[in-house]
Amino acid sequence: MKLLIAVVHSEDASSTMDALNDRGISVTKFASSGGFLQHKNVTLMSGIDDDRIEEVLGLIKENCRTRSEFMNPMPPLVEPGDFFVPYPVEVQVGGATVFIVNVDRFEKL
Ligand code: 2BA
Repeated sequence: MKLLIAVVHSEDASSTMDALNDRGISVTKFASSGGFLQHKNVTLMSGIDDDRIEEVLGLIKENCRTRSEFMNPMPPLVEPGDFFVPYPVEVQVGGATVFIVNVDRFEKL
């Protein structure tokens, strides 16, 4: 068994969870946020049999898309009389950031 941890965009979380549940795959959702943009995202956790990993990755790929988001850069220190125009910087986010780790033991007690 593997533990799959996927960071997905908030807007993609429901459809991804529905797709997994429709195929009998259990999933737990955590509210999270990205350290860089500080935007809310969702972390999904799912224990999966090894032979279903590719199927699950396919479902995540189908349901999570890449988006452009904007961040406002920190203003530099300016001298009196100087001015700073904070142009937002475009950043590509997603589809999903996925970690797959081995599970030594899985119990439901
Ligand atoms: P954030 O940390 O808010 O990052 C949002 C997007 O900003 C990233 O998209 C990436 O395109 C960019 N980015 C992140 N850190 C950067 C940096 N130091 N310099 C320049 N650009 C940077 P994604 O790579 O698709 O990541 C989306 C979210 O997935 C991240 O949100 C974070 O919550 C999570 N994530 C990504 N890589 C991770 C990792 N190695 N470990 C843990 N979480 C990760």
